Amino acid sequence: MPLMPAPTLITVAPTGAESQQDANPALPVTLDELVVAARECQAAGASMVHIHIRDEAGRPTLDPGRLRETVAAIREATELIVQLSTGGAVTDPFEARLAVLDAAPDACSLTTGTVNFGDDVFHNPWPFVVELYQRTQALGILPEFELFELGHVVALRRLLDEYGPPAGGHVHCDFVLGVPGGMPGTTPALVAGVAMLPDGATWSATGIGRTSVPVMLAALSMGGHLRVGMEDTLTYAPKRPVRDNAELVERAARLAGEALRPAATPAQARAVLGLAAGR
Ligand code: KMH
Ligand code: ZN
Repeated sequence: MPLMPAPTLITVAPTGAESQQDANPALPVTLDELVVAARECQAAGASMVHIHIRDEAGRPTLDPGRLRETVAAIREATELIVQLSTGGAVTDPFEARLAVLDAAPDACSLTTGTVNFGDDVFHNPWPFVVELYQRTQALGILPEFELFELGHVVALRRLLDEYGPPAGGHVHCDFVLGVPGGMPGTTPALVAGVAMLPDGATWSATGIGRTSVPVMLAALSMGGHLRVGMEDTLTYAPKRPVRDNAELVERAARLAGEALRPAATPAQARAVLGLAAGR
């Protein structure tokens, strides 16, 4: 019997916390814009959405009411797996980042260590990582481990050794390559990170800025999943701004298809991640 090719889980990260609409007007910052982007990205092949939200002035916020409203609106409009960022912006306090889980998403990002972040520092000290992880376990929320550094993979293994498996039992990671201060967006860096993962873990990868396409091709060739979106890159090609998030998902789905690993449906992605069908 021919082997069925494993589908590719495509996560879209439409907004992030670092860019503003003056850099690219297609960046979704209002709830309506986010919902439209999520719908278009699902149609283009995304199965999970990694969400940062903004306030009325377009600034990053972790306002609990807005987070709850956002989760409800995305669930109403799409079948996407809803993943909230607990990374927020580099200025967000730890308590507010922990409280993100109260909005009851399907999944959340969880960075396993501190990393230089351009001119800033993205702080994730060990006691905070442990507290966040234990809250995901208690609340039944799937953590997606964000790995910006090889040391973050070591910390992930320590977390699992000392505190046991995540809610649902499945370990899913996302390599974020090409952040100034983190691992470079290169194939050797990705190969080194993947080699250190615990057995049975699934993973996606994203390359920041101009490393987006090389990292995508490397991930596909290694059997990994993909994350794309305007959080990570605002240009489709040198000097060519991204049209919108769906354009980035369309390219990811096209390349995944060429790699004979077509984009997963949300239901297939839930099966990959060990999440219960629909909510
Ligand atoms: N905005 C960065 C400081 C995450 O979403 O968990 C952190 C970040 C990672 O984007
Ligand atoms: Zn993020």
